[in-house]
Amino acid sequence: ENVMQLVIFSCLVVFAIGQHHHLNNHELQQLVDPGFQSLDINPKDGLLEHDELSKLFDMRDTDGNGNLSREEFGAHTGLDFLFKDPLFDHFDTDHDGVLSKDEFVEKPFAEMNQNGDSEVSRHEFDHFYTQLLHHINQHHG
Ligand SMILES: [Ca+2]
Ligand SMILES: [Ca+2]
Ligand SMILES: [Ca+2]
Repeated sequence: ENVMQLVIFSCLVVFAIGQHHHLNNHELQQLVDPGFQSLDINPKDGLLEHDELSKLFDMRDTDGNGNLSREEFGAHTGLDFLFKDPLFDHFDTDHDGVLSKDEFVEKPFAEMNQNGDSEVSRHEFDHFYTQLLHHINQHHG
């Protein structure tokens, strides 16, 4: 049923962007929710561990060279596929066209993990991604 939700909401987003309607915070929240669910897998405890983000990176790095190319990043995006180019550009802080582990895991994790403990809470994750997608949405088109 999550997949169905995803499809429905993705259509909504395409429509919204097509209409030059800026997504409101509730709509952004609907995008962020499945994102968290897909990351919080081992352990599935309502918290995002550093290891979970790190494993996501390794999974996306299909040629195992330690960097994510735009293609590798784009091939595995889920709900964020609508924003894959702006997200990629956002994370590629040194603009070398690939995402290092530092850019995709270390920096975002540290940025999300506002209280500095060993995991990212749902609230911290939501706050980070809602802000980020809001920012991207404002600058889209
Ligand atoms: Ca977890
Ligand atoms: Ca790679
Ligand atoms: Ca880079």
